[in-house]
Amino acid sequence: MDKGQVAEVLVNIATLLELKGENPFKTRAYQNAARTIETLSEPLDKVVAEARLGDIKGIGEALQQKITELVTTGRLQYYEDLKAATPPGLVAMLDIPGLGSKKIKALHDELGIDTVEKLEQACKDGRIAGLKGFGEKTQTNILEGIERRRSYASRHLISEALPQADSMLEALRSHPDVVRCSAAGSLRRHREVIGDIDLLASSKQPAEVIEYFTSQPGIIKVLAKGETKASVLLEGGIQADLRVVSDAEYSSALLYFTGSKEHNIVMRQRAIDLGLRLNEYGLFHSKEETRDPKLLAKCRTEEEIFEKLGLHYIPPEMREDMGEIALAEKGPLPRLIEWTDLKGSLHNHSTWSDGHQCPEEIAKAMRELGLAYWGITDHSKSSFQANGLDATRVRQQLKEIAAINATLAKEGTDFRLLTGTEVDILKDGSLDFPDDLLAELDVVIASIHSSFNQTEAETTQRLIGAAQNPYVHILGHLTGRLLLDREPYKVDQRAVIDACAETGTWIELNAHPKRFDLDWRLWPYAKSKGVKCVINCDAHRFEHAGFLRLGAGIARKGWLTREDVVNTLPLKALLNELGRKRAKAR
Ligand code: DGT
Ligand code: CA
Ligand code: CA
Ligand code: ZN
Repeated sequence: MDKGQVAEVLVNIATLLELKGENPFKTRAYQNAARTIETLSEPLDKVVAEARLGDIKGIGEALQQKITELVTTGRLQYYEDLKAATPPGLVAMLDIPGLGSKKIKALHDELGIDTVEKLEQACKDGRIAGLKGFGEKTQTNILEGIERRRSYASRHLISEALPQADSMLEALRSHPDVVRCSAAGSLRRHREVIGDIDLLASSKQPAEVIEYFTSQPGIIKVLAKGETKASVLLEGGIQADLRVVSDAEYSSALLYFTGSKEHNIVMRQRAIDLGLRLNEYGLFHSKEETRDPKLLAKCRTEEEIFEKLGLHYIPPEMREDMGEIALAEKGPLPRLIEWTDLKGSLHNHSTWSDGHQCPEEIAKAMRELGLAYWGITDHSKSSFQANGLDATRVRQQLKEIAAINATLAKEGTDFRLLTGTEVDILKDGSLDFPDDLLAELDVVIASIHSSFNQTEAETTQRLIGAAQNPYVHILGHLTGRLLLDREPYKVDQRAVIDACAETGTWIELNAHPKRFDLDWRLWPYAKSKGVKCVINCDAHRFEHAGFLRLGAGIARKGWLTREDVVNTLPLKALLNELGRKRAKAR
């Protein structure tokens, strides 16, 4: 077992112990041990083999035994027993927001509730409100939480759907009977969350393509299968639909099935206004609904359809009926940002807080990816659960990064690490670090990580206050939402954007696929106010560098161009921009 797997078992043990009602010190010991193991700088099996676990702070004798058993045998009897003794329904309840181990234990002890279904019924019967420590409001919240869970369950993050769609498209492309194929639907529009994967192919032998598609690996179940379309359920629970059309129909089918539905309605009406008909089978010279090939306005590509409708090409990401059609009527659309325009990420973590690699390893990896810079912005001290840094450790980290950069310079490479912090915006709106410390750092991101339950006015004021600090460059993940997991906290986003415009503060587009925060729907407003965007990975591991690509897709949905995004700048120009707000304050 590797570090990550061992840490996961330890965290699970802590949770199970909490459900059992064990004392908090014992559960805390497991959580801390998990963190320690995960961020260990040497291989765990080596430490175990050399019997040096005891040298590690916070790993007592009982934990040493358990970790050794896990590493050497791959399982742990204590964990297996604990799992067997806990009703699985209790563990499932942990997923409901506002329900911690303590409350779940109380529900179990008092009402015998051991499944989510029983809990839902008890809420509906009004039996929860009367329990000590619960009340009407909690009961409503639990019920809403259960309902939200259910609606989340049928939706998926784009990061989960994309790789599956890519491998199916690759398979289709390799089939000799497939002429053209593409993703369509919300996936092609790069929505942050999608219902199902839509695929489109053109072929003279649709039945054979369908047969081939439904026999692909990774399919758990064929839900429907006809001559020209099929629906399958993929491992991981996402549904995929494939439609096969003739190549003559391909362009209009692609346009139609890419949507969105609202965009399609406006396009269809536009065709009617021009004396034409647009449907999934083609663009027709007709005043009535038709599929008659003789009336077809032959368009091989989507571009040609747009052109015949008097429109410039609209990229799929923009097809959301947000005014894009009116814009495409006036002239060519702005050239949207491409992910390859990005030169680095300014918000990232290292082992100094809750990241998984140290700055030196990160520098090496990001330089190899061909990036120009990478900000190390670990958490500040109030984020103790993320091992946040105090001022002393920040200054130690500054020295370490200066040394790494000196070595990079000596080696003759232009890549640089940027120093920084993701400083907590505290409950009262003050920042976790004083200005003089912030002034020493290349990049300062201010984020909210606590007190999510304040009023909209309070949270908005907290963020505006942070924007007004002359040393804060960027507001991080503005609403704190976790897609399909946690609702955003209440905040007047436009008021915060206005404050950023006034103070010259940038706003992050956090490219973590669970965040994509600020939401794409608000970027046109931010842009209209002159607020710049920074597409940040919020990386905690090497692999998260790939979020740049996803983030750029979301920025495209927000109509952003390269000029709107600060981290498309080369290093020197970026450093210049980073100095701007501070110079203004002086
Ligand atoms: P999803 O799957 O919920 O994330 O969203 P979409 O947009 O992928 O929707 P889906 O899978 O139901 O349908 C795929 C595309 O088909 C959609 O983007 C637009 C088109 N479409 C579906 N239903 C209608 C409709 O009733 N009218 C029009 N005009 N187009 C539709
Ligand atoms: Ca879809
Ligand atoms: Ca669909
Ligand atoms: Zn962060």
